[in-house]
Amino acid sequence: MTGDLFRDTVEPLAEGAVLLREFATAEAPALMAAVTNIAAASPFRHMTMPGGYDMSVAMTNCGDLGWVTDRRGYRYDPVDPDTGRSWPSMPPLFASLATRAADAAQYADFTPDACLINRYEPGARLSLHQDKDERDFEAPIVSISLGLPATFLFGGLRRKDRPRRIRLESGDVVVWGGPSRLVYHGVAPLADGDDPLTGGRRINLTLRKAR
Ligand code: MD3
Ligand code: FE
Repeated sequence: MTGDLFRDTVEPLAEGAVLLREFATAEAPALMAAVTNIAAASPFRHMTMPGGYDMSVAMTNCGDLGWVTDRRGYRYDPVDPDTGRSWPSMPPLFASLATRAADAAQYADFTPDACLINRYEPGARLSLHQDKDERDFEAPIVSISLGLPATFLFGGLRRKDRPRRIRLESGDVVVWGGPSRLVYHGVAPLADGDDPLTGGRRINLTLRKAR
């Protein structure tokens, strides 16, 4: 007897960062159905970085604000620049899962107002970066992985800190806050694979408090 229901599923990664393995597995089909709905209104697109390169990861958003990049820079925008309309509203399931995951990681009352949805085809990658376009860094970021597994790169507070490699699988949820909120991180090029839920891709949801 351990008396600890989450003995095998709550995995501290670093100070302030917690991996909740399979936390969203039961909801994965509902999450994916919601992503398909969102993408019908605000389609996935390869955004352009300020330096002129198109990202290999395709993105869309839901919630009051969406993260966008173009030649002018990065920003949170209430309007989808591709449709000229508001982003689709955040499904209650996204917000409730994020609040529950944050709670499990000891961050009370997390209320996301933005959800960036990343879609990785095989070969797509995200180079090492910090997330610092949000207005305050007090709130954590909750990430939900669906579909093909990925190698997540988890660095330190300096770009030169050598990143650890962490395998993230469908249903895994990670909460990043406190001292881990501004660590450099990225995703290694996605390997090929079959995944019926996502059609051979990886989807990552990041729930954020952008303002
Ligand atoms: C650690 N997404 O959207 S999720 C991103 O898998 C992003 O698509 C990756 O990095 C993905 O910005 C990683 C895990 C994650 C998200 C945000 C973080 C880790 C983080 C913010 C601070 C520290
Ligand atoms: Fe990031």
